[in-house]
Amino acid sequence: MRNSILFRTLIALISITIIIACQEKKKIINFPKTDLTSENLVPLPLKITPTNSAFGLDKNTAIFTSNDADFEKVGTFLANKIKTKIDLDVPVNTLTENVASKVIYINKTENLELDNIEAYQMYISQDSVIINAKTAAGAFRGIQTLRQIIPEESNDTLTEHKMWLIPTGKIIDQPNFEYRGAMLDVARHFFSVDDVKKYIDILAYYKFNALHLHLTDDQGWRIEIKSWPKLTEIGASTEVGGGSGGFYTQEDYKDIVDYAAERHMIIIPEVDMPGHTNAASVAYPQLNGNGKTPKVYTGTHVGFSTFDTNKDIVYAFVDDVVREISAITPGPYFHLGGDESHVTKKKDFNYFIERVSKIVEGHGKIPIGWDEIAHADVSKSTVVQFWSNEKNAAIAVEKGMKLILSPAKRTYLDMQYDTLSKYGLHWAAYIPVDSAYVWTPETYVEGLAKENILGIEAPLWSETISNIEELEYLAFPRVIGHAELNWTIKENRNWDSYKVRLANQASYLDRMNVKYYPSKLIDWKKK
Ligand code: TNX
Repeated sequence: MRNSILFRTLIALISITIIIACQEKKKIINFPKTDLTSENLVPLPLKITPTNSAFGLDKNTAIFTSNDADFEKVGTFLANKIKTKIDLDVPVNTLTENVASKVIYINKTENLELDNIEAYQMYISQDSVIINAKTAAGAFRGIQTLRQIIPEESNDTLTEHKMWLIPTGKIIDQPNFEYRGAMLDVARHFFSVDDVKKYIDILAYYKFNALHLHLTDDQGWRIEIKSWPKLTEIGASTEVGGGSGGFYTQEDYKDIVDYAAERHMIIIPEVDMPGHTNAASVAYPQLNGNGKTPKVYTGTHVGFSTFDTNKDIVYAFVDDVVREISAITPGPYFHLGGDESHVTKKKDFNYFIERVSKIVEGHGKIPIGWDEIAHADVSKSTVVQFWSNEKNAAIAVEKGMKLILSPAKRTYLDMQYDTLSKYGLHWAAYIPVDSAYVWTPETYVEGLAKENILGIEAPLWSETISNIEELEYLAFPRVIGHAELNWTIKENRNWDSYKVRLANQASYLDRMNVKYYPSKLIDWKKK
């Protein structure tokens, strides 16, 4: 018995030696010099140490992950993206007949140099890529980095088969801010589930982790609420300019939520109240508080509508809406709006925000509101989204609340690039590509410490855009700059380096069929 175990161990050892020897033989390839630092990485990782050789991704490569369902999903996600990028099949956690000679490991481990929950470390050598992370979210951010350094073109001279050369080295990385968001206004114009998914997929590539959907406004109500069916029967039938609008059924919304979750992103639903509520009041006039008979609105003015903050029916309505949406939203936040309520009396406004924020908390969510809500007496855990009034931001911080930074002058994706821009507004500023990137969120609001900031969110209001091409024209490339402000520490950010790395995004954006604005400030690397 003992002898047979010894014998088998010996055979196993000999086979391993033979396999290693064969691999050694295969490995005598003179890889050209590569440099990990000069690659196309956006956002730039925390620390890169190049070792100037190459990992040859090829048909003998396999992905292995820790035995954990979420890590396995990350492995499969990577394999799918490799397939679409270079048409190479890489098996995940299954050994093929010809034992893999090169391996991409995606490991769950507590043993990391960094302690952020989204941190990862990546070691790229000639025969393996090792991605270590504590969480699947960290591993997911790591594979985005890997995707960015897989070249589109193979090298066909080193071996008889195709090989894609990935530069070797070590990367350690973690995010600068925990909340890395974009917002899409689907109320002024409606965008389909597929449009939203396309946006999510690209945002995930740049390590965003939150998409805020502005679901309701004067011009349309875009989410099915089963207990108040007229919201969508009547309130969803319009949009700016008189188009036919649209809405997400709860199944559609769940589909978006799931698609985001596969990319380790959360959806933040916003129901804007007590202003921006004309569409809801057209559907249910008993909610209205502006003293006029509500009529369908397809213009672009703001600030004329309000709920009646003194009626119990309004709070019963809000409770139903928050309950139904919260039940299908796994993320921790619910955005209650609160902006530009110009026809709500100040005291009524504060009372409304206080009562609604309690309703939100009662349904297990953390309230977020635009910066006007800083004046209300809400709990400290409420998050304030700074967009225009620095005094409001300061008040929020004094009260111990955290901020999401969306200064209109820098982050509003609906601002025009310049006077020639086809779409967009310019009430806050013209925002060329450099201006969206060259600013310091960490010190943007006087007296603000980094600990007070959850992160940056780039909102895209849709008064002037009605389809995905127009959305892409305004969002890209500026939102990629916001991705770097969110992920990369201040000390590592630099316009001259960024603009070269951004220029290198052209092939990804083209492959994704993104109609980005080809700003002349960037020397786009077109093929
Ligand atoms: C201000 S920002 C608004 C939106 C408009 C946007 C247009 C904010 C909280 N409110 O209602 O769509 O400007 O840029």
